[in-house]
Formats: sequence, C-alpha cells, structure tokens
Amino acid sequence: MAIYENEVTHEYRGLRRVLTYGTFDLLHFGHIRLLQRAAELGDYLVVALSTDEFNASKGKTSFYDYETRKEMLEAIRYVDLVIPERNWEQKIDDIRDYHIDTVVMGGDWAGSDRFEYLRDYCNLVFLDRTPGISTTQVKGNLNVG
Ligand code: C2G
Repeated sequence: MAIYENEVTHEYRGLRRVLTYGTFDLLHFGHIRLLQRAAELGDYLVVALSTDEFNASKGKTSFYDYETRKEMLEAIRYVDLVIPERNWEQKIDDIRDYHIDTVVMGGDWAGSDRFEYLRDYCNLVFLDRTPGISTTQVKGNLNVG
C-alpha cells in the first residue's frame, strides 16, 4: 500500500498521475474500457465527475445524481480518486492541485477547445471511444427518462 504524502491530494511520490472528466451516467462498458485504458497510462487515476449543477448548466440531466455516480465510480478498481467537476474552467487548477501528468479523454473530445489548451500544462491523450454503446442508447433501450 503506497504511503500518502498528502492526505488531501493523495499525492504519491514520483508516480504518474492521470486525470479524466465525465458524467459517467448509467455506467456502461464504454465508460469502464475508457477508465481501464486511462489507468494504464499511469499509476494513479483521478476522475473529475460532472456535478448535477454543472450538468444542468450544460442543459443535461443525468439519470443518477452525483453521489450515486460517484459511489459507482469509486467501486471501480481502476479509479483511485473521484473529485467534482463543477465548471469548464477548473482544469488547470485540477492539474496543479492533483499533480497531474496526463489528461485523457475519449476521442469525441479530440481537437476540442475545452481540452486542447491543456497541452501547455500536461500530456493530453485521446482514446478511441467504444463503439455501439452510449448512455443515450442505454436510456433509449430501457425507455427511461
Ligand atoms: N466514452 C467512451 N466510449 C463510449 C462512451 C463514452 O470512450 N462508448 C468515454 C467518453 O469519451 C468520455 C468518458 O467515456 O471520455 C465519459 O463519458 P461521458 O460521461 O459521456 O462524458 P462527457 O459527457 O463527454 O463529459 O468536461 C468534459 C465532460 O465532463 C465530459
């Protein structure tokens, strides 16, 4: 068991730290495969999870609330820490506060102004999305709101 240098940021000495962002609603294998591959890019994976308020600001409503989505992510072996994603502007602070080496996202974000500027602060990696699955599709299949 690694020794935390800093209980707040769970700072590990000299380990590669990875950060990803998302809503992760109705958790599915596309999310799991993203997190699995993200975890392979380092030694410690931080997930910044969209809050219900941030989603509302994007005109989105998740099926599960933040606390439920957080609980599910924390149960995944690849995830070391879940923090709130409250706005679009926090990413540079997140990279600094959690000593992030690499931000990773699914390919649907490649080239996005929301992420490309991070190249000045850390590595930025886009991974192929898993085809054939999405939260919207799951909702449709289940006919849930
Ligand atoms: N994902 C994937 N394959 C899928 C579905 C999703 O690889 N079939 C990836 C997405 O590309 C994203 C992550 O899983 O990197 C989480 O997906 P969402 O919850 O849909 O994330 P999103 O709504 O894009 O939120 O600040 C950015 C946002 O928080 C990103």
